[in-house]
Amino acid sequence: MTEGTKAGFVALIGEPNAGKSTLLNRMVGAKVSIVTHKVQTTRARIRGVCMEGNAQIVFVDTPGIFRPRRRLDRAMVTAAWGGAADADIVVLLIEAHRGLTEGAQAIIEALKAREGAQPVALAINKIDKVKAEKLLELSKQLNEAYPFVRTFMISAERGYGVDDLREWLASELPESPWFYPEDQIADLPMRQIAAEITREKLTLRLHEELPYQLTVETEKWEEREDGSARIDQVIYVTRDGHKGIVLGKGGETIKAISKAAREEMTEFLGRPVHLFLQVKLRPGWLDEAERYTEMGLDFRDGD
Ligand SMILES: Nc1nc2c(ncn2[C@@H]2O[C@H](COP(=O)(O)OP(=O)(O)OP(=O)(O)O)[C@@H](O)[C@H]2O)c(=O)[nH]1
Ligand SMILES: [Mg+2]
Repeated sequence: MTEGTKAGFVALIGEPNAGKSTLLNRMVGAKVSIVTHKVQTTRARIRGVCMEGNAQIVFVDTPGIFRPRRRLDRAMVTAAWGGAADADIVVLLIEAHRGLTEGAQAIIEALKAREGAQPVALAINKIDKVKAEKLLELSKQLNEAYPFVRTFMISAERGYGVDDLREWLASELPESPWFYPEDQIADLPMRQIAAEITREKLTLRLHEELPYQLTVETEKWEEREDGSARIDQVIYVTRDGHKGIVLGKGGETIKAISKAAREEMTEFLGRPVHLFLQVKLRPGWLDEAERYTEMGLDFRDGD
């Protein structure tokens, strides 16, 4: 069907932890992008597809934008701006309780430098965390800082204001045939979704720098005759000490992580999963092109 259909890309950008992945999942109606309470959870661009009437909205979740210090940071931030550049509409997420932070200001400055590119809408997120009176003031302040085409007050987690945002986005999209089959929700390969699920469980359980210093890859995926899947994954860590922490006393930590990941994979696939995790020391993975490719990032962007 192409007649009367609309389709386009909507990039979700913002500081780390703003709630971009939560919003993507809410729009799609399924968890396709991992979410944690920590910053820098999302590493690459993840597309989620959502139908609204005759419009197909392809949401592009991006890594948070911050001042990059390391190679991986730079590749992530480049991926985020790349997501914005390719979109029909950009939505900037700002956390209601944090307001116009230095980081948000820096993003707005960068948006100004590319002004005229695409329309940018503002979504003030996490409104469940603040009093209503504060919101008007914040909205005014942000709209003085940048000419947003629209402002939405939302709670991605609770779903407030999300329908309005989706309807408006659908109305703004150009006429176009759909890009994906109507029932497709994500364009990430299953093996990568499975790796992300495990990385989420690791990030939730491990502290400080450790989640940043590890990556997860699906090495083998075997379909079994009984309808179940056997998934073998490797967790690369940069230091020997990290290996012990990931494993935990008597292997307890890795066991709990594996259980949580397996349960989520089983739910996602709708059939039993046998998950095998291996932790490997790989001190230089943060400087290996192949690791970036696996994550969906461009290695050169990290230069
Ligand atoms: N209270 C509240 N919390 C929210 C809301 N939306 C997201 N969160 C929480 O904010 C945290 C970060 O959410 P994410 O969706 O991972 O944020 P992100 O912008 O994708 O973060 P990065 O991938 O690190 O850039 C999680 O703990 C979410 O549960 C909201 O509307 N209200
Ligand atoms: Mg995210």
